[in-house]
This record gives sequence, structure tokens and C-alpha cells, in this order.
Amino acid sequence: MLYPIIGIPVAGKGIFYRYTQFQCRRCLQRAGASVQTLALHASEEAVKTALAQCDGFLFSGGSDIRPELYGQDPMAACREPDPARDDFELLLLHAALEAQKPLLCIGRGMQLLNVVFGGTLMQDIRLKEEYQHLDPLHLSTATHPIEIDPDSFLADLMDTDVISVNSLHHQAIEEVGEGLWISADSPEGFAEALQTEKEYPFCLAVQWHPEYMARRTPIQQRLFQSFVDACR
Ligand SMILES: [Mn+2]
Repeated sequence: MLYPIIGIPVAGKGIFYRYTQFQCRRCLQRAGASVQTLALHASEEAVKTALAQCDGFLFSGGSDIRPELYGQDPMAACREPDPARDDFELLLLHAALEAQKPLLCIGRGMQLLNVVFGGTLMQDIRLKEEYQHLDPLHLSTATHPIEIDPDSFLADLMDTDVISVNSLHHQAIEEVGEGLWISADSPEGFAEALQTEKEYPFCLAVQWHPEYMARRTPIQQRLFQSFVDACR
């Protein structure tokens, strides 16, 4: 397959989230993929169509997931949700996992994967952090180090176990969903990457935003390249 088709659910509200998706599209296209933007229709039919059309899915950054979806009441620091996106992405991610489609989950996408596996989120990490994890002034450069489990899929891919990454989140994984494990963490112990326990064609979830770093830091483009190769 020359140009695998990667589906990305549309960002919805917020110019910043649309810009994030624009960067993701560029990285995927550079890796040789064709990108299909998916409208937010939370219906079985829309999900079936997306599965038939796309070879893999990228779940990108965006607004906070509604806490009710992981069994919590919203706290004051939790930001305005996008229910249309939550509902469509949850349906799609469930179905994509069942169909064993390759998945790349970034930022909110990693948190969504954790919620689908029954995990929970910290609604705001700002009192628990040592490094700044919400650092929009350094989009394309690193903000904090992470340590990668040497036995992980991510370590194989990056060929190293210590890298520094950018950071644009104010939430983090609290309880890890059953069937997932933390394959990289920050110095405070926040999950920075997740992978599935079971063999899966390609499922990589990262809390940082490789789409902003990939041009200057080629190692970050590997995440997109290997994802696209897995979709081929
Ligand atoms: Mn971080």
C-alpha cells in the first residue's frame, strides 16, 4: 500500500487544537500517509465507515475528557469539555481496538486510551509537579526529561531510554487501565507513555507532543514513520 489512510477525528472547538492537528497531519504526510479527517458523528454507522476507510487512527491533543466518563465529578480546575468529541472518539477507539487497527494516541489521545481501558485521570497536576508540564511557550523544544522502560516498544523505537520532551498537559494518568502499562515516566512519576500488555499490531500512546518537535528533532518523527509503516 503506497499511501495508507490515517483517520483523525476532527479537533472541534479551539484554534489551538486545530493547529495541533495541522502539525500531526504534516508529520503523517511526511511519513507517506494520506490523512482523512473524521467528522464527530457518534453513531455505529459513522464508526463502521471510518473502520472500512482507514488503515489506522491518530487520536490527537485537545480538551479535557469529561470526568464522568472515568467515574469522577468535575473539579474546578477541569476545563470545558467537548462532549461531541468525547462521544465519537470513545466509540471509535473501542471499535478500532477490537478491529486491531494501528493506533497513535497523543496527549488527550493517551488519556482517552486510558479511559477506554477503565483507567482514571488526575484532573489537574499543577500542585504535584516539579517540572513545568504545561509549557506552551516551548512547543518545539524540550521542557523535561523522561525515562523510558528499556523493555518497551517505545525504547525499541527510539533506540534509547532517556530523552527530553515538550509538555503541554495539565492532566495526567491517575490509575492505569487494566491491560495497559506505563512505558515511560517523568521525574515525578507521571506517565508519559503507555503501551498495551497484550500483543497488538501498533498501539503507542504518548503524553508529550511529538508533532511539534519532529521537524527539529528527527527522533520524534520516528513515532510517525513507524506508525505509518505499521498501517501500510
Ligand atoms: Mn509532561
